[in-house]
Amino acid sequence: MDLKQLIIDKAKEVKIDIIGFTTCEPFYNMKDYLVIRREKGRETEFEEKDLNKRINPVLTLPECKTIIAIGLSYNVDFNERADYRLKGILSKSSWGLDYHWVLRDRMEKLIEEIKKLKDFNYRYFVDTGPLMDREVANRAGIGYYGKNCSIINDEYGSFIFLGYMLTDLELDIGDKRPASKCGDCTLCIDACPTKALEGPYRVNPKKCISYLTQSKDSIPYELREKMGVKIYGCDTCQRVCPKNKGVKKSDHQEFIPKLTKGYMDIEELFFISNRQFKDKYGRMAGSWRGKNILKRNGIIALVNMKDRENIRLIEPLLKDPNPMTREYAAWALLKLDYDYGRVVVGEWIKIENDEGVKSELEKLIK
Ligand code: B12
Ligand code: SF4
Ligand code: SF4
Repeated sequence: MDLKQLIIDKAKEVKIDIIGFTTCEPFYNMKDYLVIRREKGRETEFEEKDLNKRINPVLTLPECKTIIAIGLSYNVDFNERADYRLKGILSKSSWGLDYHWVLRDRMEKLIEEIKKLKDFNYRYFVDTGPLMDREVANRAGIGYYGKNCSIINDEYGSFIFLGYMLTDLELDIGDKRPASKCGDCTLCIDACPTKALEGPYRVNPKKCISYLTQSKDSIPYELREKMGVKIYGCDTCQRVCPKNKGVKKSDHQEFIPKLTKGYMDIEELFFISNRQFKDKYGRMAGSWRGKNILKRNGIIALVNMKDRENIRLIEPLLKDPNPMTREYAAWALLKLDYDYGRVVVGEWIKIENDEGVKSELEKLIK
């Protein structure tokens, strides 16, 4: 049997759902798009800065011949509801155990199996590598691009995580970029709460709720209101997608949200210490930006619930040691009850000693 088929068989044994192969040819097709994106300020801080490395695999592994791409479904069958009152929604990508660990574990297992067949050189990545994971996956035949930008696999849909391995293996690879099967559908574009999908296959990351929930930058006021009660990530453009209906479910137990049930208790986020947070939630993908970012998103969620009662939880945050929290708490008070908030925030300004926070608060009550 040829090596490629043996690798495909071994991938199944180590519980990799989807596997594909592509050459180490540079992704020249993306160069202009990446440059324009940078010029328009649409690049995020989560991406490789060197655009040549983004498109050229041999700059990362000079002896690279073949890229092995993988996909793992995280679309677990889970419908339990959390029982606390003030729930912030986690996207499915932050359910269960951090996917970076799960995919790396699967790839390490596959590497061990390949090594038994043939010694080889490799480097492997999940999410944080230099290339564009979706481009690699598409060219390797893992799935097609949906208009929501996600890679969609025929069998598993789009709730799949991607990873890849640069190798010096020489395998027989056919060119099989799958073409989009979206047809006339525009459900994702229509459903996107912030209109971040500015057209088919075009997401403006700076408007995407997933980005806003992770970014340390100040979130534009008009976008805060569109975030709803999402506390980390956003699944809207995938949940509405007909290609995710009737697909094969994930059987990776690691992605079952046993601890969170897919939500975070906002009240808990407000009093839990950094150490307690790390101990309890450190293995969840959505914890990577730390507690204060989720706490900020929790404040926004409490405003979007439009319940004045939530002032009880927000007002004490004006005294929070974190300046960002104080800023958002002031904004939230004013949103939930402008007249009351104006008095409380007006008093606080007199003793606020952070100049940045002070000027933000002054702007808010002007
Ligand atoms: C930065 C980043 C983000 C940013 C920016 C997203 C973006 N689309 O660029 C933010 C924070 C917004 C984000 C959000 C999400 N992300 Co993200 N993200 C990344 C990261 C680290 C880099 C992405 C990147 O390079 N973008 C570069 C630009 C060029 O991509 P783009 O503008 O989308 O353009 C692509 C397509 O539109 C396409 N394209 C462009 N023009 C055209 C034209 C035509 C005709 C066609 C067909 C295609 C096409 O080619 C581009 C290259 O992929 C990757 C991991 C990695 N290292 O690759 C994960 C990754 C893309 N994210 C992932 C996930 C799961 C998500 C979320 C679903 C998480 C969530 N639930 O909140 C959302 C989905 C949002 C969305 N609609 O895309 C997965 C995607 C899995 C999949 N099945 O596709 C990845 C691959 C991580 C992983 N390893 O699993 N993400
Ligand atoms: S993840 Fe949410 S905000 Fe981002 S493009 Fe999809 S629907 Fe829009
Ligand atoms: S919702 Fe429709 S247009 Fe969007 S990705 Fe799914 S099939 Fe394509």
